[in-house]
Amino acid sequence: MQPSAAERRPQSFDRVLSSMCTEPHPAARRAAERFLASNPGDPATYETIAELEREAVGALAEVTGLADAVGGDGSDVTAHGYLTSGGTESNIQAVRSARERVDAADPAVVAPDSAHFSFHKAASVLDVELRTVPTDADGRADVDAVTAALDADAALIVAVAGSTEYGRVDPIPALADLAVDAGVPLHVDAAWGGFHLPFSGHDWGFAVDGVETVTIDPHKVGRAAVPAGGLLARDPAALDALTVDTPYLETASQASLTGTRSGAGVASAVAATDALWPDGYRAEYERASDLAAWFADELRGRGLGVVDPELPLVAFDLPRATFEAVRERGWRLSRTGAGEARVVVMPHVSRESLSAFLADLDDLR
Ligand code: 0PR
Repeated sequence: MQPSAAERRPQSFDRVLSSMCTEPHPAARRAAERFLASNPGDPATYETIAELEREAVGALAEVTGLADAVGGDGSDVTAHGYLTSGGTESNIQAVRSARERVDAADPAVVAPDSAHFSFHKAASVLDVELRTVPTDADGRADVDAVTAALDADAALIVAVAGSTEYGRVDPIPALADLAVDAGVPLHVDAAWGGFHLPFSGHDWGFAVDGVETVTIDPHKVGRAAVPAGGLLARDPAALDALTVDTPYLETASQASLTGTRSGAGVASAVAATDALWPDGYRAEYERASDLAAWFADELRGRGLGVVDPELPLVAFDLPRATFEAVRERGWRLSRTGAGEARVVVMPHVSRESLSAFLADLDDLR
């Protein structure tokens, strides 16, 4: 008989190589447990978690450059964002906000084909057209192709800052110039990349004029508990467009897509960012980047084709039979649409675990 759910243990992260989930920071874990029953969706009742959400938005505003862009010190930026259930909700809401604000008969979203599948969900639930355009040979948005896809129905341009399959960062300044010229808002999906990018030298967040909304997930590289996503907007009007009246609550309106939300996610996001922003995240960016570079070299040394990592995510050629065999040995590995194996160098992925993986590869080849 199975032990009860309360006695069961989650599986270890030792062999998890392709997931964007990771061990929460210890302080995030403690904070999550305390706020398991608090609902940030009812801020007039649960005032403590409401205050923590303001702090979480302030922290994300710093990470994404919004605090500087709106001249805030992190305390007055609440109107510019909220904590979502993850990248999917943030992306849906960014599309919804754009749809509400555009004057077009058949609103369309223009996105590179590297955009996460959550944009397909957004298009489907919101009944907007999703125009995906090809990426260049390196897997980044092709600015000319995006330009060609714009017309009077264009409601939103999407850029990816850390793509799910290859960790690629789109040319955001060029896309932002294009967006400003065309009068179309630009949304940056940094769900995974957002906690690496402040240290990578890329231009990606609100420091780039024309970037209107950003997705950034504390529950990925941010090391909060699941679920904790983030949606931020340069202009509070982007969030106002999302509000519905909440007549019987003591607050007048709600911008979130979900009603009851995770207090654990919010509290743990504050605890994680308090503990790690900026030095801890910088150290993790450097550790993970060095490890990704080392791993890519090791793979190349074994004659395997490797996609040069831009952020700490390594995609590489692996024969199908070997892929199946390493999965048989317990390695949790997934593949890109084109068939490469991908390793996301998350905080729980170590030199030891990658060495053990390589030893298994050697044994199987
Ligand atoms: N945007 C980007 C760039 C993403 O990579 C993801 C998730 C999302 C949006 C959606 O975020 P949520 O899943 O928080 O809604 N990318 C991961 C992926 O598709 C999600 C994931 C995470 C999958 C952990 C598996 C896993 O074990 O790979």
